[in-house]
Amino acid sequence: IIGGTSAAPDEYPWFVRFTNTDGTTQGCAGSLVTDEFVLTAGHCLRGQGYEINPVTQTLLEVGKYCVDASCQNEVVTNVETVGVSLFFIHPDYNYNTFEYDFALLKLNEAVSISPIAMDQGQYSPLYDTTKELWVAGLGETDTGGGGVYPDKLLHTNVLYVEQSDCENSFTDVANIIDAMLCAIDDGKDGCQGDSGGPLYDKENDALVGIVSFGIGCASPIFPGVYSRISDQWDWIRKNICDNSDTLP
Ligand code: 4AZ
Repeated sequence: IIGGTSAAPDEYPWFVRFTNTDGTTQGCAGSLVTDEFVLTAGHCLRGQGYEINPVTQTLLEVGKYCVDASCQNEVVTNVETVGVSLFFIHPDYNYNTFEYDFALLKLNEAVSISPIAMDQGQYSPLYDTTKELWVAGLGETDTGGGGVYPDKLLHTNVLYVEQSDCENSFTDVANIIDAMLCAIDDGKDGCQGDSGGPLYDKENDALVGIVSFGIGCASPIFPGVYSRISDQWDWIRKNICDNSDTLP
């Protein structure tokens, strides 16, 4: 996160960090959306020249806040570390264009942490260019790409960008489709390592986006691009409903 501040220790209990099985970071994040599903970006699992099988390679730390000894005394929520039993990458996900950058991970056991609600479209009509959304993560804090990472969860508030304005910003660079959402503010953005993590509507306590891509970080020209959850609500709902053990 560029231009961020520390989140409160109990503010994002549903924030998920991806680790390798040895506990080192996998450089991605997600959000707990039911007691046994995590929503993340497709590109956390597959991209140009890489493919991760989360069933064998990934452990999820649900409720992760502190990644360094310096903040251990601040931790007020539990972290539950769980493996993945199944995963679903959006069938239209394209790693060259970042279109449909969605994936769902099924946990190998249900957790007792409360999930975050998703925007099923009910909040989207309220988006305007004064709408503050929060991007949270453990990714880089330096636009120079110097590999500087925080010791605890950071977040920053960014403003919703009208779709046509975002399309114009990315002319000749990227195709901004309806399944994407853009947000920007001076000196504030997600960055490398924040991928898959939340774009959060605090006012409505709902998840509205997934950190997807950008051109650099905190560029004054290019907004941060997020997967728009409401646009693919049917895909998300169907995959969760068809594969849940715990939902009715
Ligand atoms: C990344 O590399 C990344 N400015 C994520 C988000 C943004 C840039 C890069 C948004 O994971």
